[in-house]
Amino acid sequence: MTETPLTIALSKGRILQETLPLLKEAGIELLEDPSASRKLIFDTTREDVRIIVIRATDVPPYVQHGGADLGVAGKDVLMEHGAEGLFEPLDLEIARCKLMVAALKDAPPVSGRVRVATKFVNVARAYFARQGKQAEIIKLYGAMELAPLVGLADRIVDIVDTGNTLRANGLEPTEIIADDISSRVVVNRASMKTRHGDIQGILDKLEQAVAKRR
Ligand code: PRT
Ligand code: MG
Repeated sequence: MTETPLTIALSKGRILQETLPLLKEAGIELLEDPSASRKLIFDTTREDVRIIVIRATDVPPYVQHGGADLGVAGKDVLMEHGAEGLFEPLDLEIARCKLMVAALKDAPPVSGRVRVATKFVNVARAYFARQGKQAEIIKLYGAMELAPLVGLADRIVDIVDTGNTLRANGLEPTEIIADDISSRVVVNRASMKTRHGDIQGILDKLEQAVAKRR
């Protein structure tokens, strides 16, 4: 009986671009270019390993519920998801960024309830609660920067890398929620037991590839 291949979940965009070279160093190469394909499942040079390409926010639930054995997700996405039922054994040190609160440049402090637009509703709710500030969280799926410009929100919670996107929209960071965001390997708890050898082998090689880049 052939076992189901070990399934690794990645997301299109920067995580795919930055993870593929690390996987290659770990001896796992895709047989076709996923960015030039509409397929969702890809075979690799290792017969027992396949890659699925899904939305970044879908990586934690896929791995948690066993749709994938391993995955790569931004720490921001893991914080928002809660990462229950997931092991997080390795920091790939890629796609680094910060999770920040931002506002219109020179915006006055908000008295009373602050309206916060974000796709990170759980992170934002917890952050403002820790600050002892009343917040109304408005869930958006993208273009958070627009919200303060049209009066939808007083603040946004978003990923910042260079700060160019904020600046281009007349915004500035006001608070740092997390300054150590990078992409992490997550592993399904059951898989970690049942396929420990295979998974640990991949983790060890990935760790070596990461260390070589420091
Ligand atoms: O795009 P999609 O909605 O499908 O999913 P996604 O945006 O979650 O995926 P993707 O590929 O854009 O990001 C994947 C992961 O990369 C995120 O979860 C972060 O952990 C990490 N990462 C690193 C970033 C950035 N840098 C980044 N700059 N994610 C997003 N951005 C965006 C940010 O949202 C903002 O719009 O880039 C803009 C800010 O960049 P600067 O350089 O202008 O500050
Ligand atoms: Mg994006």
